Amino acid sequence: MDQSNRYADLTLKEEDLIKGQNHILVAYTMQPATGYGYLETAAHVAAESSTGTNVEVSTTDDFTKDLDAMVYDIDEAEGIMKVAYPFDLFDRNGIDGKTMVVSFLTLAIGNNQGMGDVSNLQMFDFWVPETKLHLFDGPSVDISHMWKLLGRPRVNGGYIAGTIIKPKLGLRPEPFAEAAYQFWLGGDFIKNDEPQGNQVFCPMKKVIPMVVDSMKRAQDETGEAKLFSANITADDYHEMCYRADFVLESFGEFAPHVAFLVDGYVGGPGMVTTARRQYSSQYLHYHRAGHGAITSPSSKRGYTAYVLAKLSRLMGASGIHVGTMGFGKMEGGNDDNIIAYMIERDECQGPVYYQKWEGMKPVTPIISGGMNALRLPAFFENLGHGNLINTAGGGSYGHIDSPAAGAKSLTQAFDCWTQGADPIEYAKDHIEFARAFESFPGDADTLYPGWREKLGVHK
Ligand code: CAP
Ligand code: MG
Repeated sequence: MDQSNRYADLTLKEEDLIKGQNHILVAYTMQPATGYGYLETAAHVAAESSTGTNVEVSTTDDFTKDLDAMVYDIDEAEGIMKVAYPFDLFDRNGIDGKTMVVSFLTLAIGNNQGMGDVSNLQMFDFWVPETKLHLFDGPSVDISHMWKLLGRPRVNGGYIAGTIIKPKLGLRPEPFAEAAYQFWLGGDFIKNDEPQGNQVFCPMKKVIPMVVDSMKRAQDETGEAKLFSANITADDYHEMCYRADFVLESFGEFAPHVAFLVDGYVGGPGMVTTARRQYSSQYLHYHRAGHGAITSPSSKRGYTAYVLAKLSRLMGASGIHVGTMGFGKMEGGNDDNIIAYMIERDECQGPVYYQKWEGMKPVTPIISGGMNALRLPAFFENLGHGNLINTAGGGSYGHIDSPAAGAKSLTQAFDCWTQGADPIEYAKDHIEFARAFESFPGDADTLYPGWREKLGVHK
C-alpha cells in the first residue's frame, strides 16, 4: 500500500524543521526491495517507525496523524532518505521526564530493519534539537577528570597511554595483577579487556584487590597517578551494582582513579544508563564490541559507527572506542576522524547535519585495536591532536623489552609527533621508541623503510 500521501511531504524544508526544534531528523541510506518504488518504500519506513503499519487502521484519529514521522527528502539516485520524527513520539521517563535513547532506537532502528519491501536501510546521521538536549543524560565525567588526576592541564591535557590486560582471557589473579603492575611502571591507564569480568579462574573478589595493590606499588614507585577501567558489564542490574560497589570499596581512597567499563553495544542503552546514573562520579568507558555487525562498511543495516558514537554522547558515555581510522587492525578509514570531532566538540558538521551540543560534556575518543608506537605519529597527524585515551594491548605487551617499555614507547610517539620530529631521528635518543621498531618489524618495514640501516640494527 503506497502511504506516501500520508507519510511523505517533500515540500517540508530542513531549515524550517531545524528552526522548529520539534523533530529529531534522521538520514538513512535506503534501497527498496525489487518491485517497490522509492518514495513508497521510504513512506512505509516512516509509517512503521512512527504511527503506522502496512495498512490503514480504523482507530487512527487526527491527533495520531500529528505524530506521523514524515519523509521530507529523498535522493533516489544516491539512495538516501531523510525522515522528521516528531519529538513527542519518543518515550519519556516517569521519574524525571527525560528521554530514553532506547525509545529512539526502537522506532528509528526498529521494525524498519526487517520489512519485506526494504532491501537496505542504515542510519548514517541524525540531528537532535539543541533545545531538547537537556532531556538526555549526557556525560557526567569527561577526560578532564583523568587529566587532573594525572597532574595535567584540564584543557588539552594530551595523550593518555593505556593498555588492555592481555591475553584477552586466561590469566589467573596473580599474573593478571603482575601484568597490570608491569604496565603501570611506564603507562597511565589499564582497562579490562571487554570479556574480562568474574570468570571462575579469575574471580573479581580475588583479582581486584591484587590490582589495587599493583596500582599502589606502581604509584609509589613512579610518583605518578595510575588509572584502571574495571568491567562491570552484566545482564543483571544488581550484578552490575554488585561489581561496581566491590570495585569502589576495594580501591578505597583511589576510587576516583577507577573508570567503569561497559560493553555498551551488546549491553544496550539500559546497561549504559545504569552505569551513568548509579555511578555518576566515575568515568564511563563505553566499549563497543559487536558493533561491527551493523557498522561494518559491509553492513547495509542498522547504523554507522559515527551514529553509535553520537548516541553514546546522549547516553552519557565519558569515552567510547572510535576505531583507529585506518592505522590499526580494525575496519575504518582516515575520514573516521569525524567520529572523534562530533563527540569531542561543542558543535560539529556531520555527514548531513550540523549538531550543536550546547555545552553537553564531550566524549573522549578512545583509540584501540592493533596500535603500537610506530603507528601513532601518523594517527595523530590525521586526527590533528592527541587529547585521547589510547589502549594498546599488543602494542604494550608485545614490546620486546617490557610492558613498561611498551608504555613509554607510546608516550614517546606522542612526544615525537608533538615536536614534529622525524620518528627515525627521534628514535636515536629514545630507546623505548627505538626498540618498538625491533618489536614490530613488519610495521617498521612498512612505515619506515630503511629503518634498520638508519638505526644501526643489523639482525
Ligand atoms: C584491542 C582490543 C579492543 C579492540 C576494540 C581487542 O586489543 O582490546 O577490544 O581494539 O576495537 O580486544 O582487540 P589490541 P575498537 O590493542 O591488542 O589490538 O576499539 O575498534 O572498538
Ligand atoms: Mg578488547
